[in-house]
Amino acid sequence: MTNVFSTINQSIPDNLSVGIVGVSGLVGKTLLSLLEKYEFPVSRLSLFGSSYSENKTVKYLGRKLRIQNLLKALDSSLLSSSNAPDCVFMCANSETSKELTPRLNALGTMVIDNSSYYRLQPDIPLIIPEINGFLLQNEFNIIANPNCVTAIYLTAIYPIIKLFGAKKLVLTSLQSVSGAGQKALDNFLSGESQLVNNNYPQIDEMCDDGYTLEEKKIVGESLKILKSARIDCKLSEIYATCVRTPVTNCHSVSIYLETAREVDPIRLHKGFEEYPYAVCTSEISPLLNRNCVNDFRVFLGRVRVDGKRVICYVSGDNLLRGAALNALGIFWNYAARKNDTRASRK
Ligand code: 2RA
Repeated sequence: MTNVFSTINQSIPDNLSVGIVGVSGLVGKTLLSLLEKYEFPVSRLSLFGSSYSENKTVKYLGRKLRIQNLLKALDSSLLSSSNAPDCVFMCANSETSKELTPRLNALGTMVIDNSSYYRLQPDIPLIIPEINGFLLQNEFNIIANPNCVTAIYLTAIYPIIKLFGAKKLVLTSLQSVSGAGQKALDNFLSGESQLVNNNYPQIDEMCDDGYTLEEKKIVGESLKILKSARIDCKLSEIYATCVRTPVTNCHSVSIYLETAREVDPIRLHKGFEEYPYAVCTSEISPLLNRNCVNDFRVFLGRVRVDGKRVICYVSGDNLLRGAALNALGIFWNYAARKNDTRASRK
């Protein structure tokens, strides 16, 4: 099968069974459409949801697939080790993931978790395939997918950090409404949301120290991912401010970066030429939300370099690059490893 992740050179087996939990949500739907569009070689696809979507049907490659209630299927042993998928994409909230991921693991299913529940747990890899996908050479029961802002902005500025290190990062995110889920999006489109004509400078719960949970997630995840990457980084300070903006798709991030080493603009631009995941542009148009939708790449522009300082602006599709595509990149690494293991057994 053609590899949609052009720089992962390994092929993957075509006999893996796969499940999506939360297939009625925006990330679940995006994942399903990617599996379908690129005809991912899955031997069986199982769709799971809550009681709300139970028994609804979804079209996939010309067939109608029925959504099962995962909790019921587990409680009634309808789902057992004999028919549980090899790998499940968990596109549900933290509570659901906390409850159901260990139960799926117990059936032998590997879970790629899109919630925040496992991301900062020390033994669980938190992966952006383009940065630390090499960690997946080992076997894991759970692999965490980062927050959409983390995935988008780190993918974009990774060539800069790899070349020149990072000491301090100050981020302001401008996050679209689809990041808050289907209900929030419907509410916004119906004109009833307080987001109409407003930026809203709080995403997720406010904590006692004045930071929001979203901001803490981005800080903790960025440090974990960069620490696990094989680079000379030295990042010690990172501050985030997260703002919900009245647009439907794509997140943007305004970035102030202090590097460890002097930035050479020519090497910086060359670094991006050799990096297919981000486009470094001097134009405004590629940075606009509507122009990033459905693009696998992230876009970085308004780049200002001054000694050991870089100021820039990043945009990317939050459902795709920030969630579903990252999860599929993880799946590809996992599946390629299975292929290797089989080949070495022969
Ligand atoms: C948001 N980070 O945009 C979230 C999506 N998981 O609210």
